[in-house]
Amino acid sequence: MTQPLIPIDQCPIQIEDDRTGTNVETLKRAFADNLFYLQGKYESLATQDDFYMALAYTLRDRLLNRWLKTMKTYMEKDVKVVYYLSAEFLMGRHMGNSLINLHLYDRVRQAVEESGLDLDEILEHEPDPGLGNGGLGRLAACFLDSLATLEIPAVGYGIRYEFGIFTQAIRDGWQAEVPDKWLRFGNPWEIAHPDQAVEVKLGGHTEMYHNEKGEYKVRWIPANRVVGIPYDTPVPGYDTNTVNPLRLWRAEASDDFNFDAFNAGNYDGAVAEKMRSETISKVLYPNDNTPQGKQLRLEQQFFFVSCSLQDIIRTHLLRHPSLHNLHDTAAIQLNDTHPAVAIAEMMRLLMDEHEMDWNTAWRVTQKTFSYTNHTLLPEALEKWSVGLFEYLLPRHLEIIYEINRRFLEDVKRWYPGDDNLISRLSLIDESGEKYVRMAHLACVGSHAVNGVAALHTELLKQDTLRDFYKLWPGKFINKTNGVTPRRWILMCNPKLAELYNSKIGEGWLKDLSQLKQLEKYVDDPDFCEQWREVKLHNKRQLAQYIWEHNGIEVDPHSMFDIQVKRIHEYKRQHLNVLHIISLYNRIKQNPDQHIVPCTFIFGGKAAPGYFMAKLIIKLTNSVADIINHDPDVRGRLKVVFLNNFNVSLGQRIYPAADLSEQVSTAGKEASGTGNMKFAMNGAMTIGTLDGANIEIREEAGAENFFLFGLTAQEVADTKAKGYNPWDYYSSNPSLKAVIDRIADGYFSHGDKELFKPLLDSLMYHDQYMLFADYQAYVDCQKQVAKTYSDQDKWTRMSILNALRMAKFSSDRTIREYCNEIWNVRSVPIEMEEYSQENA
Ligand code: T68
Repeated sequence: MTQPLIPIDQCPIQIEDDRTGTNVETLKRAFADNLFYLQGKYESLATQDDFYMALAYTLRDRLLNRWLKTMKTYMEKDVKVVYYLSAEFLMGRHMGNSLINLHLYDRVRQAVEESGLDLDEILEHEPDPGLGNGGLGRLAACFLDSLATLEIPAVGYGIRYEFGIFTQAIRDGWQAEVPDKWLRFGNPWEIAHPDQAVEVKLGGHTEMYHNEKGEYKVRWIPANRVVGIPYDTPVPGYDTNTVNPLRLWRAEASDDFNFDAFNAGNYDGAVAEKMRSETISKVLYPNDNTPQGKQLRLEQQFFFVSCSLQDIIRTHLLRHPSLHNLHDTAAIQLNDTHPAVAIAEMMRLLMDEHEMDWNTAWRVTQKTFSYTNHTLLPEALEKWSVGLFEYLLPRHLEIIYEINRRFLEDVKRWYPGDDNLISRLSLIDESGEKYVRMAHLACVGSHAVNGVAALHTELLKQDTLRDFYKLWPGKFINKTNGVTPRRWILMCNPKLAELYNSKIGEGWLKDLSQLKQLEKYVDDPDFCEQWREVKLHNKRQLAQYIWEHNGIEVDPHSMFDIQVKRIHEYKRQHLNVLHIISLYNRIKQNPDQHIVPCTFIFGGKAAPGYFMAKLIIKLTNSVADIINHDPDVRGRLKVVFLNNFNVSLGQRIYPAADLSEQVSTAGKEASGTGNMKFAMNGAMTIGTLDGANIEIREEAGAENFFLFGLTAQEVADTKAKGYNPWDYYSSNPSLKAVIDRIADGYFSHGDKELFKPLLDSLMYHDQYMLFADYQAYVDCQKQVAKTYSDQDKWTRMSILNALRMAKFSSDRTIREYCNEIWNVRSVPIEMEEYSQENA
């Protein structure tokens, strides 16, 4: 007689087993077991990859019961869920994060050591999943960490790119791009669910028909179909049972489609079409803050949006008879305009596939969606040519036209006779070739629109989206960005975390404002000494990394002045370089003059097609080459460009910084998040009044921040008056000497042409106004050097910076989104006794 199978969720595991147990013996056994059964290796033949994979599976197993319980709870309680739609999730490595969030670090370290291995080596073996470009993608990852930690039901939806952001190599000082084969050895963190695949239509045409009720309906007859396969990665909260999914879609050819073509005798065509479909999720577009108007990019956007919305609707219909109350179970956040086509796709799904009338569908859509803007750069606002839209998404274009018609009717009633207003607000740019303005679509279709720092939101209201602000002032709301203190303090700076824990316990990890209690130690010499030791330790480790990777010896006692972020003219890495050259010039004039020893560290990728950004990398490396080898410098200045800046390199860099460079042209950097990571780890900031710098300065205290440069208003005024860089050049001998040295070919073996495009831009039309801020920056750097010479003062400032950064925990940001935009509450996950004991 066979026993009926008891569903696993009705048969709680009573004792620890090899897949749930967390005592050291069980962990060791599970690790060995996975090595044997999943990797198929004896220990003696196993590689570091095998050990990494075996340990990853060991941890994934320990996430699974919490994960399934989380999903089950959400279903049973029919909770409202946040769906975070983002074309990018820059998650960083999973293993260290799982160890931390599951409180397993010490036990796993012991288990691994007792197995004769080194945990740090295994951790280093994980590829860094680079499914994002920079700040926007990393913000999405920090948000998922905070959502799970705050026990908020949430799903991240995006694309499972087969190739993430390229690996950056430096050859002869230039950036070279190497494909990122992050899935080469398999991905132990994800679980595919082909049973939940969905179909996505593309191309073709639309037609009218009568439904059974005799109503006119529209049907989309696509030219092509693609299948989306979901891959789920667990996102564990810190110190909670919540494990939310990150669901990424991979594109696969539809069997139906191939079958038809095959039957029609067109085998080659079917194969070619299959390959074409599957390129949709092949590669991440490597542009940051510049859209790429390529058909494939629009296909990517629509693909993941359509998959995700169908999935959301399916989930809703499991528990509700209709979609009229979708906004009660779903809050969908658009991370920039990349998923903004979701507004039209939701309307199509509700009306064409679920028989809803326009007005109801529109009400549900607006109540469900909200939109985050991440940029003010006009060239970065996404628009798609109407022709391409019609070709790929004919039904969506019709819907967008209808949204626009109704919207502009309203505007005409509210502001009769203002034709300029109509053309400014229209979802269609008709000034030349016609374009769909994605930010306008997102704005009209959402109930909330937010910027990512106070200044940014103000500028959105006054400038970029001012006409929309005039229509709906209540829609606009600020949500200053934040970063997760789990990865960006505890994980990357364990010595600092230890120091905090020794004084106030671990509560600060879930409530960063507790660090304020430590301010009483700011004058305690022992505490200050420990603070300096932590920093020195981190600097030594980075120095070691630099030695191993760049062959440059740097002095851990020199000031580490660091700028790491995407390379972009508006971020002004070249302003930093001009300052370095000015210091060099001073040394060349008088080699014996006193100068505070300083190591300038750069890192960041340039978009492969962004020539000027690549030239800035070349300039930095060329300057480094000369300065690092000039005997007159006597090692007092070092310049290092660290290649392939990514999340894991960031984890080494932020904790080792003395000075954080945040020098964008005011009004250009929406927020910045690296600025927060540096400050949390005790770096001082030298920065402009831009993005979140303003709020960092407010929190740290103006006396603990090195401020320089024009304000956003002054930038705008200077531009309006006519900015003439030549005036600055000709009247400032220091600036002139710096520029002339580059122009003379001093850093390019006499080649006067190499950097000419960059210099021409700076001298004749620079929209980022480097010269206008040059002297203020150099003066401010003098102030920095002077302060750094007084180590007691510097330590005090560093401590106060780190302790006052509570506002920039992404937990605070997410709480605000939950309360003010999403209207969602936390849902704690109850686990059976045994796992509580092990926690
Ligand atoms: C960044 N944006 C902002 N964009 O520049 C930064 N763009 O100020 C802000 O802190 C951060 O977003 C988070 O809010 C980006 O990172 C992109 O990466 C991007 C990618 C594709 C297309 C356009």
